[in-house]
Amino acid sequence: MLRSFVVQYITSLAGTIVKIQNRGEKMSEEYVPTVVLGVIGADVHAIGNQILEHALEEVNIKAVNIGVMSSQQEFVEAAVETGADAIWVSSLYGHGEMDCRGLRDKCIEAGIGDILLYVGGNLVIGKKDWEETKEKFIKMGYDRAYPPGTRPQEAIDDLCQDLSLKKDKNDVICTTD
Ligand code: B12
Repeated sequence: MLRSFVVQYITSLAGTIVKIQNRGEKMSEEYVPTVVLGVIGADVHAIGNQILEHALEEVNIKAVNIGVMSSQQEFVEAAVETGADAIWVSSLYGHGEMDCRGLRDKCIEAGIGDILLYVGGNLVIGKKDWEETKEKFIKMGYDRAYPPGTRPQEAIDDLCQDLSLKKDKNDVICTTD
């Protein structure tokens, strides 16, 4: 059942085309953003992470997937090595608050303090008020936080918007057909 759900999910993504164009001096060149993604802490939930990777690649965003059970240091190192525009952290097993706290500081220490940080999944144990949970992660330094069941396209649209607003990337335009 899970398999058919995943297949259905990926198929539904295939219909969406996002064009990312670099307008400005290099009119003909495409700007390809890079996203480092992975599942933080001792968390082994792999399926959502795979779906996010495919969703990013589907719209021509470079996905650097560091997989499950990734430490904060591994996220930061991958982002530095690849010159990433964003880090997408997943946490499904309920220990998100503990595992995710301090990542912004580690980014600052590594010289990538202005990188976009998104987090999503089952970020806390059980069902808590989402707005409170979201606020908690925003206060920890994440730019955006997503509840379970978020469609990847929603975060992709946010990423395109955030990148286009960034001072040094103000010529990145994303359009969704
Ligand atoms: C399959 C599964 C497992 C498998 C994982 C197999 C594997 N290697 O992947 C196994 C059996 C190993 C497992 C173990 C455990 N699990 Co489990 N598991 C699940 C289950 C049934 C499905 C998870 C899944 O694949 N979902 C489908 C994918 C597509 O959805 P997703 O992961 O949510 O990801 C999507 C979105 O959330 C979002 N998203 C996720 N991350 C991010 C990040 C960003 C930036 C963005 C934008 C979006 C985004 O996009 C993804 C794609 O659409 C869920 C219940 C459920 N219905 O979700 C429980 C669940 C996640 N597990 C749970 C628990 C508690 C555990 C265990 C702790 C149980 C235990 N006591 O041992 C262990 C933890 C082990 C560990 N160290 O990680 C709880 C978590 C509870 C909580 N957080 O409050 C859940 C919710 C079950 C429940 N209702 O209690 N689990």
